Amino acid sequence: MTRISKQKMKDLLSVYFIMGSNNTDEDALTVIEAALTGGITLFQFREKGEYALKNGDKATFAKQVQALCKEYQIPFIINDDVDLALKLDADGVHIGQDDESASAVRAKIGDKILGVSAHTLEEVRQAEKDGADYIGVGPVYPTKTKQDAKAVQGVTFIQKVRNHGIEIPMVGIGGITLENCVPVLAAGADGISLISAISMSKEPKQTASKFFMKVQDIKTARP
Ligand code: 3NM
Repeated sequence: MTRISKQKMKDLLSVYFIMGSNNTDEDALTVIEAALTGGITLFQFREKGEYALKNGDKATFAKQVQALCKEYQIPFIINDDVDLALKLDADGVHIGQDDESASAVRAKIGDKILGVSAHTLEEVRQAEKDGADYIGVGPVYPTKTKQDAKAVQGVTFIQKVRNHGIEIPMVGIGGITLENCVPVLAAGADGISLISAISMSKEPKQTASKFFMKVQDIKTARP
């Protein structure tokens, strides 16, 4: 395996759907399959917070989700749990600033995809140095999904990263909906990352499809 190219990573970030079993009132696998059918471009397994599955139950559920992602040929990223990602041979890992250092995770996962949440230019530069394939930046808008989210920053930090000439693949996250996603891309993100806009949608397939079309339209119109 070799490291993913910047361009391929930017393509995958277009509609980056994140979900765990507690992000829906419906059957989680049904929702994830609907999102995959609708056109999400990358998936992150994030089993966190109240009512999250643990240990063996978490691993069993992760395997089921991974099988679905394989069926639809969408890379399967695991949030935080590097051991589980290695055990399941996931396609990648996403970590925050409170987790193990990005360089330590890179050493463990070889060429798998590595995503890092970053909130300052220093964190972005460090993540790049440590071998991150992409960064996640947020919360762009108010979110109810992550209890310990930092202060809302709008799209200004995304713009700041690009204004400093940093070209690392980047995705915005937090409170993103069909109505407010355009400024995130206009600010320089390569895609949008979201949970509830799809996981809580009454029509997750149609919603995923609308996100895909909207993001594609904007990205293909770029100079
Ligand atoms: N990380 P929703 S905000 C998982 O700011 C996550 O780093 C965030 O969920 C960050 O799309 C967030 O439902 C929650 O707002 C995103």
